[in-house]
Amino acid sequence: MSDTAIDRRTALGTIAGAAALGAFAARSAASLLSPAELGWNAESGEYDLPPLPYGYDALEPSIDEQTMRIHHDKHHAGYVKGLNKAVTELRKIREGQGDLGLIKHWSRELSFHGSGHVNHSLFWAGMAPAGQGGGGYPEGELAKRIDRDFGTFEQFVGQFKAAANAVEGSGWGWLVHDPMSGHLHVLQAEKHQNLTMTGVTPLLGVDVWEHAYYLKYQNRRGDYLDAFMNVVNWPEIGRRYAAAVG
Ligand code: MN3
Repeated sequence: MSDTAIDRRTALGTIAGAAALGAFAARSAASLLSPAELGWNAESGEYDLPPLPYGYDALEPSIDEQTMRIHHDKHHAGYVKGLNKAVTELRKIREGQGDLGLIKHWSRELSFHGSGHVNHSLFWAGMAPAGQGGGGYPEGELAKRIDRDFGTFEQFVGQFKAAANAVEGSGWGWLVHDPMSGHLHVLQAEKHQNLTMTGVTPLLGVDVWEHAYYLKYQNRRGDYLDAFMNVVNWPEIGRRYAAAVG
């Protein structure tokens, strides 16, 4: 990434101005992803769908090409569209052209679609082809912190997969950094934005909506989670950890 801190703060201002995205701190997402990865288009004043950082088939066999195509081109695209729509409708209401009674509706839409967009952006960049950055083990400071806070890497993986597997309905499993204690935690999210913890920095997220795995794994979410661990981009997660504590 060649983006400067100022670029990231600019992206932060954009997102913060559009209201907080879910329960994660807006600052966190902007410090973890570049403006290009966040998809903000300053010229159009809307979010664009950023391309995947690798080919649709790059995560085979862990995650199949068809799932990646539909997931990115249809589902993630839908969240970007919904985010832009919510921002537009809230602006209309502020300017007196909309229905004040729909503030609650559009605010919820902003939270859901905005969180969906950020979550997927973090998700794509948090994976890499197996053996080309994907899989293996964390290194450096992140590895030490995982050992300190979870006991061992294996114990972390056990908690992470169990939490993700137990998400009720559609949602996410997350490894997050809590800036208050300096500790790592594992959280669940329902939908894109519920059950998260305000102010924590998302480091590693796994999408457990059925659209993320059903074509290949059907109801076997646990098998999908096992396969996901083969494509976790630990160098990228380590970079996010360094940004979170730095
Ligand atoms: Mn998804």
